[in-house]
Amino acid sequence: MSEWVEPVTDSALASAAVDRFRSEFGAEPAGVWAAPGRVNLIGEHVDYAQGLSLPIALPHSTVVAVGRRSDGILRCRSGLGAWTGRVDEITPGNPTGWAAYLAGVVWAQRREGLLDSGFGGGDVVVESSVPIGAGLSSSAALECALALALADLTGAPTDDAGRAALARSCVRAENEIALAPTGGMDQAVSLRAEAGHALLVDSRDGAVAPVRFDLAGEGLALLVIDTRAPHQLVDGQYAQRRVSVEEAAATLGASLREVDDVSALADPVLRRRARHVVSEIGRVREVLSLMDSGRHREIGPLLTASHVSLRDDYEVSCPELDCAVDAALAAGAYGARMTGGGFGGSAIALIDAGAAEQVAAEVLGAARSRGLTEPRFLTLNACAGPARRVPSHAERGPAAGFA
Ligand code: GAF
Repeated sequence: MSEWVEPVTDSALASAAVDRFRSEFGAEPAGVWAAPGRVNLIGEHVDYAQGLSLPIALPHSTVVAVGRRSDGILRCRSGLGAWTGRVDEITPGNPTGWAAYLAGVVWAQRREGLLDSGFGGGDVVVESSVPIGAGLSSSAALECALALALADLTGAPTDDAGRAALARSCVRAENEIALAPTGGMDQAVSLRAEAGHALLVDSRDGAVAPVRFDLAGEGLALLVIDTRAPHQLVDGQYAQRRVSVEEAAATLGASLREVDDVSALADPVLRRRARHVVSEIGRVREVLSLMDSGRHREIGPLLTASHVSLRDDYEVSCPELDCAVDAALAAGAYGARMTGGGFGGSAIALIDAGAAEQVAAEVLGAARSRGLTEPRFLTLNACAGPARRVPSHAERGPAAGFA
């Protein structure tokens, strides 16, 4: 039997967060905010190279229940533990682990002037249905939920320009406090997605554009395969890829976004890394053009080509991801690829709606027969929406959720 990770409604996650907030802190939170995880349809490892990517918000999200303080203390609680510290003492590397993504947002918003430098601190409780360490942006969801909460509580703008500024602060939190040298795709989609659409993210200027993708209407679904192979972006491999891309651009004298021929790169490894970035940006353009003409099934081979490029040229795949992709294709998927940072984490497969159980069973069987960790699965039938405030029971009327 395949194991499935089901999304949890905002109101159910909020109820759990509010209950925990009351028992941890003996008070009511000022509110609850939710932000989605993501899968990236295509455009992988190009966001730090001024490239194009096409992520989709998941129905799986992270909520934060947040209360105000006035003594300069930040208290964070989640299923992963507890952290308490002074806002003034948040620095690169302090705290570490999951709390760095929350504390980092406070630090970055103060630096960016989004939060007053006299910000009095806060209490935060986290609940989440985004699998952790699965390459589905659990850390960006955490950052973005708190970023929106702080903006709402302090009256900072939360229109699209405001959300773009919040996304930038979340990237700083991740780069400078959590010390993960990631690009900005995950925060962009978590804060700026539109329901029913993938989000075209242009990392050259930070512009985004929704791209209609009615999976169910097309008779399609995305099967997300969490290989459960551990995935870490704070280890050296991700950073090394980023350095390679910067080196290639410096050698060619142009951003890889502007280049279509990488043959001038003498070093074969650097050439392969650059070839991935350049070819991947080209594949995003092809996918956009197919989607624009309603030929959604035909994007399958481009997804698979992306995987091959990530596996062979960029070398960020692993046996579990390759096995998942091969098995999904053998089971009839239109296309499949690793999604996110790689080195473990998740793959996606574009399949017919209704085929999820059968494809998942074959992927599971392939992992078992190769002695690999058993994957678990999520299905995506519709592209979800962006970070939002979760209305309380009183605000939504008697039939509804939390508090
Ligand atoms: C991770 C990073 F956080 C993103 O910025 C992006 O680089 C991705 O890996 C690879 O496309 O999710």
